[in-house]
Amino acid sequence: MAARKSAQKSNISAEELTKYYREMLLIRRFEEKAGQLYGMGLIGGFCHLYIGQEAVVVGLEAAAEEGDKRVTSYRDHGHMLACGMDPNGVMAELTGREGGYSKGKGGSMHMFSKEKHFYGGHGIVGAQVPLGAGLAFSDKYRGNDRVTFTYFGDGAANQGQVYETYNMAQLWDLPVVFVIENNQYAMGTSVQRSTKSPALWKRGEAYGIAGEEVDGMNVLAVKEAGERAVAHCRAGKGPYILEVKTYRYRGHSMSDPAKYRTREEVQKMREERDPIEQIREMLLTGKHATEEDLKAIDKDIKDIVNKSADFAKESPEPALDELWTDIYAADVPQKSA
Ligand SMILES: Cc1ncc(C[n+]2csc(CCOP(=O)(O)OP(=O)(O)O)c2C)c(N)n1
Ligand SMILES: [Mg+2]
Repeated sequence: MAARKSAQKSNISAEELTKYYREMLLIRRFEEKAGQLYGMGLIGGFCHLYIGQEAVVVGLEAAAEEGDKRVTSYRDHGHMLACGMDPNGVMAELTGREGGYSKGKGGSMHMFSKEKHFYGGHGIVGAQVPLGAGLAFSDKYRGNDRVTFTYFGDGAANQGQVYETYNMAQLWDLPVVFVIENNQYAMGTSVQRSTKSPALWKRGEAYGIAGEEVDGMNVLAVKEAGERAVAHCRAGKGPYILEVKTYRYRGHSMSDPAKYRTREEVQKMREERDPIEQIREMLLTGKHATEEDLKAIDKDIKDIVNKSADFAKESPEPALDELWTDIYAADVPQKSA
């Protein structure tokens, strides 16, 4: 399947546009706040921000249904917020506090929510890809029609385990959407420098896996492509690959000065392609919202984010005896005799 045109002109309701605006803005403001807290020394270890890539998760979550699963890498705060996890719990985990999703023991890269079917948060590049196929296998085995979104980056796309997974997923018709978030860089290596065949989604053709390239700065285009992918999986036709072309505005992690690209490149992307600005424009020019309406949303989002930072700061550090909990599963399924 070839790359599709953007969905800019589709008939989208004011409610829907407003929803995407809110959801993307929440991620943007949350990440900005996380960046500030990191600068203040309140977040330790690594912290990989998602700023610039918001349309990817918001568009795909719009194509998801209750019970669908998601698994991703360390650049995971956006995925958690987009699937409905509580900003308080995410921020408290970033700051290593008891009120965090992993009781302050996991940090930025290791958070989970059974309730929201969010399976992490993984620090090893590409490791989540076979896990995603495993989650999809469990749904296939149970005979339901759930789908698993398995997100990974352009850098991860050069890993061997991705192709082993493609083979098994297609062999067993697993309901998994492989989402390649191509933000054009790995840690500091551009796709041009690292990759011989830059159409990453086409690599699925070797296994007979359908796929397409998507404009990842356009939330409507992402949602449409997501719906095609999900319909394919739910119909029992096996996996689907979406290569979502996006861009990260910040460094790879908070400690990256990003010397491998120019300031002008980042600036141009921000000015011409920003996913939130695109929706803001549509809301205003389509007279779906006034500047005042948008200001009220901005204020609301700012409040939610500020509250999450306060919650995180007020939450205590985990007690020492927590060191000995959550190591082994309490309930291990037994093989029947
Ligand atoms: C197996 C492994 N090798 C190397 C690293 C170090 N590392 C962390 S992120 C990263 C780059 C991955 O880039 P990409 O897949 O494009 O994801 P992005 O950071 O752009 O979201 C590397 C090399 C790691 N965490 N795991
Ligand atoms: Mg990348």
